[in-house]
Amino acid sequence: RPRVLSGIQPTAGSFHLGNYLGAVRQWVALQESHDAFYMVVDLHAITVPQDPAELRDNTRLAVAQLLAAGLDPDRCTLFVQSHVPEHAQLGWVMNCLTGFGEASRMTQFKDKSAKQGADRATVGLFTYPILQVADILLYQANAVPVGEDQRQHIELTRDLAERFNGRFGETFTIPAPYIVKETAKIYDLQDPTAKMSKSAPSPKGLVNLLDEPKVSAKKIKSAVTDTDTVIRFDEKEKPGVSNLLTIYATLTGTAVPELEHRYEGKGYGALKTDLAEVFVEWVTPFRERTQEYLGDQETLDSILAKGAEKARAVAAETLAKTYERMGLLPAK
Ligand code: AQP
Repeated sequence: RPRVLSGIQPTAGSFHLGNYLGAVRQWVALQESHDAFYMVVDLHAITVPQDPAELRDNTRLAVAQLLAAGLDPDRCTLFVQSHVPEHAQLGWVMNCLTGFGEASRMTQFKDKSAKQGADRATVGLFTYPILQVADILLYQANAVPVGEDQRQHIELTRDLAERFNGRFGETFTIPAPYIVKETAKIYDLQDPTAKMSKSAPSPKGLVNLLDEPKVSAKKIKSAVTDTDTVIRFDEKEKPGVSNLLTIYATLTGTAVPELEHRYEGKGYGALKTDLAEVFVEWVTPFRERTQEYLGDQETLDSILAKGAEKARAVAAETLAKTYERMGLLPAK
C-alpha cells in the first residue's frame, strides 16, 4: 500500500473548519487505502511561545479530536511528533542541506513572522518547514494530504529529497502533495479572500469545531456574501457564497450544482440558515465524541504509546540509513 504522512498542530485547542475540511477529512478517507501515519506536531507548536500545561492539554485534545473525526488507531498510526526523536535528528540533517536563501523564500514564514514582528519570530519558526521535510521523508511517504497553504513546503521536501538522493544515492521516496481541489482552501467567513486561520485578526470568520454550536451557527449566519442575490458557485465574483457552498457540499456529500439548483430563487438568508443547521448537526456528535475520548486518558495514552512504537520502527530505519550514507560513524 502506498504510504501517506501528515500532521496537525495542537496549538489552538480546537481544530477549525479549515483544518477539518482541508486536511483531517482526507486523512480519515486515506486510512482505508493507504499505509497512513498521522501525528500531532508538538515540536512545530513550540516555534511560537506555549504555556506548558496548555500545550500538554492541547496535545491530548488534538488526539481526541482526530479520533472523534474518524481516525482509527487500528487502521492508521497515530502518534505525537516529540515521541519519535528521529524527527529532530533528521531535521538537523535537513537543515544542513538547505540553503539560507531557499529557506528565506518560504511564504508562510514571511506571513507568520510579519504578524509577530521580525524580532519576536524565532529561528525555530524560520526552520520549521525544514523540520516538516524531515517529518515526511522519515516515513518514505508517497503522498502528503494537506491544504493549499502547505504546497510550497511539499515542494521544498521534494527538492531536498532529490538533492540528498543525488549526492548520496537513492535514500528517500519523493513525496507528492495530496491536495483536494474543492477543499484545498476554506476561507474566512468575514473575509472570503483570506484563508480561514486561527491567527486571523478577528475570530468572527473562524469556525472552531469545539465552540458552542450556537456561536458557530451565528457566525455562519453572519457570513459576508455580496450585493447580488443569486446563489451560484463563482470563486472570483462571489467568493463568500462559493465558500459557503463548498462547506455545505462537503459536509452533506451533495454536489455543488445540485445545491445551486436547490437554492434557485432563494435568498442568501435561506442558504446560511440551512448551512448553520447542517453544521450544528454534524458538529454536535463530533464534540461529544471528543469529550468521550478526552475523558479516557488511559486509552488515549496507550494509543499514543503504540503509535509511537510503530512510527519509531520506520523512522529509526530511515535515520540510520541517512547517517550511514552521509558518512556519520556508526556508534558501536
Ligand atoms: N483554511 C484552510 N483551508 C484548508 N486547509 C487548511 N489547513 C489549515 N487551514 C486551512 C490545513 O490544516 C492542516 C493542519 O494545519 P496546521 O496544524 O499547520 O494548522 P495551521 O496551518 O497552523 O492552521 P492555521 O489556522 O492556518 O494557523 P496559522 O494561522 O498559524 O497558520 C494543514 O494541512 C493545513 O494545510
